Amino acid sequence: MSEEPQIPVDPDDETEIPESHPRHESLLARHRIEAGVEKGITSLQGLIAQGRGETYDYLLGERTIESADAAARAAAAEFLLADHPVISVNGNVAALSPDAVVDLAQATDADIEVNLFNRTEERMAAIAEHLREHGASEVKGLAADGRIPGLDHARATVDADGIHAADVVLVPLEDGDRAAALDAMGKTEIVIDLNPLSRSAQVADIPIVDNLVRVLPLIAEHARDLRDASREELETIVQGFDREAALDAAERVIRSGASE
Ligand code: PTJ
Repeated sequence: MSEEPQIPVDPDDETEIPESHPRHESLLARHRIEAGVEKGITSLQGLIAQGRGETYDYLLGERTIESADAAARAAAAEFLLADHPVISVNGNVAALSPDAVVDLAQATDADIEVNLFNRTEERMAAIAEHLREHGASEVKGLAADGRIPGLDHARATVDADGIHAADVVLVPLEDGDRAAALDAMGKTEIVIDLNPLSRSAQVADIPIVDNLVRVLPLIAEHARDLRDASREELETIVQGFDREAALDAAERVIRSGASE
């Protein structure tokens, strides 16, 4: 018999996925992505990205591994040290975790900017509106008066006073090109990607190998925990984070199922 879950009849009713289902969280995420496509927020390619992510998440045991927690803490420290941190949001992130994006922005005083690979004015507006419905006071990305050099697709289009001017950028779920281009601009880049071998994770200053659904709230939690820390303490946390070791640890877990 197939284990394939029943697709909920009403896309706005998440309760149709029984909480007792062993893969409840994963089914909820699929449902949100599906609803995101229906609302014009998520691109069709976003469905493929979700499937790729699920595969790695399954191999990681659908949990936050220790090295990802350390990366999330280092990311929180970077946010608190930054003059101008920005959280970049695409169609998958907006569909999966709009509340967590808004909460993290509040916890770290960061800007939120929509930045899309498959950019259309309709999707930009729909995502900005969706984030506002979830409590965002300001959403950047619509001015589109800046460019990331060295990129020849829509993701190069940014706000001059947003990603272009940022010193720290969080990119949850990415394709590798922009990650490298932001790196070349000298920005500190925090990447959330379930695949430790992806180019985005490989070029990030802080790669967080975890599901964005789990780790966005965790970064906010660390940020609140570190709110009163001195610059020196924050810098010590950042310097103590070893990106190579974190990527290796994630790869080991994926290859062997080891606990780390
Ligand atoms: O909304 P747009 O137009 O900007 O579209 C963006 C897409 C989804 C098309 C773009 O980001 C894309 O093509 O992504 P890729 O190249 O498929 O890469 C997605 C990466 O994100 C893969 O390495 C996945 O493992 C990872 N991933 C997918 N879901 C999650 C994730 N990482 C963390 N959390 C997730 N929930």
